[in-house]
Amino acid sequence: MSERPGGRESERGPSGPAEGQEREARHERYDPSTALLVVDVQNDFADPDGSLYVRDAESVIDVANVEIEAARSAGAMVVYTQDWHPPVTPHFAKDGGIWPVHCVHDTWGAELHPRLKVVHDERIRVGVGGEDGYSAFTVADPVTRDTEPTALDSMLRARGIERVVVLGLATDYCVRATALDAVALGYDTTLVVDGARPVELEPGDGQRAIDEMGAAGVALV
Ligand code: VGL
Ligand code: ZN
Repeated sequence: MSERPGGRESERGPSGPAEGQEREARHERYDPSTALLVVDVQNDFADPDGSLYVRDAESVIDVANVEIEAARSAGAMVVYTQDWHPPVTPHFAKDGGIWPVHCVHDTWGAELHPRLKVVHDERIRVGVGGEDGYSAFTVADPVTRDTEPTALDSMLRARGIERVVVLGLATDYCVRATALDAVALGYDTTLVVDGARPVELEPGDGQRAIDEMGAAGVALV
């Protein structure tokens, strides 16, 4: 444990040293060459009335808001991603895919959840042209499976970003794919485990995704 000047002890407040240490660790995650990627905290995933509601998404919003504040106060970049589909896409079960209709562009379900703190407005919308895939860094042609980069990587490089911190929805789809791509692209990548929740089409998918990210070199905090 680090030595701390006595005067700061009192600033830890009534919740005690553990809370103070957490706050310090959180603050150390962020600097101007770090980006916090807030993945798909949209009404269809995060609101109980959403069409693809992810259980316990409320706590993801709480964790996201604390991380957003820490990132912002350290001068880190904050990027909000949005799953952003046309009304007809092979991503949806009705059109041959596996998902209920969700996050159709410019609908309530595609909006960022109103309780999410939106600071500055860097947004990446994924799936705009009916492409498939889950990563915020790439989209896949639904027929050929060819992948193409989104604007995210060049947006981060333009800002000199070397580290990314990932949280959001859902652990086993967009969070997983985004974190794995970030590592592959050479970013020092951290997952805020408690800031993500899984869809779990199969029980255990969430933990498997976390293990896979860890094995790929994602730091789990
Ligand atoms: C997602 C399922 C379908 C996600 C997006 O954001 O994780 N999951 N589309
Ligand atoms: Zn989707």
